[in-house]
Amino acid sequence: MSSGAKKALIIVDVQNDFCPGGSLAVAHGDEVLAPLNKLMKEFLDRGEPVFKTRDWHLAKTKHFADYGGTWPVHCVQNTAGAEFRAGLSDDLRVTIISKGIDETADGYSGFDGTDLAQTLREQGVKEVWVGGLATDYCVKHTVLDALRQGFTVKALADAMRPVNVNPNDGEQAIEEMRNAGAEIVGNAKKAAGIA
Ligand code: VGL
Ligand code: ZN
Repeated sequence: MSSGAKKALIIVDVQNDFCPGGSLAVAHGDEVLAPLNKLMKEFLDRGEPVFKTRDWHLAKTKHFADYGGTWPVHCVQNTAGAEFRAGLSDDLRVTIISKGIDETADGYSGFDGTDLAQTLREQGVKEVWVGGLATDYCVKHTVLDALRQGFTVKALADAMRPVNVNPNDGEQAIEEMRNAGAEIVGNAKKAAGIA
């Protein structure tokens, strides 16, 4: 059922490095483009705000395996890998949120070290719809932070895909988001990478 609460769409990290061919490619990552473009148009047509987050790392960060972290180098500021995936709408009404800039933290969440929560509140937003890459990292952390910040959250299962470092990570992430109070809408198996 559709509530009257003011909504925003948050599109998480749909960047080249997380799509097929990228340095931290998410299987089927580019399948999120079509549903997200459709939603983006619907939100903007209704005058509702849309945000795109981008992972925006320094070349040297403890997020990367080379400096003690977990991940291959990805989404370094101003490199091709950090650009939004071609085909994702670049409508100028969308607000870009850069995150993951702190070289001592992973910065998975779109709320971590950004003004996203404040901006949403200033705009009177009560409910956020969240999709993008990847289900088990930046989408999950963004959803959990949105709930902690008091927003109602719909997690857009058709519009997210997992990294699945361990094969069950996507499934567990869906469970965590659901248990924390997010409504999972759409195909949760796709969001978990098991369909
Ligand atoms: C992400 C791993 C490392 C994500 C970002 O966007 O989900 N995952 N950095
Ligand atoms: Zn990252």
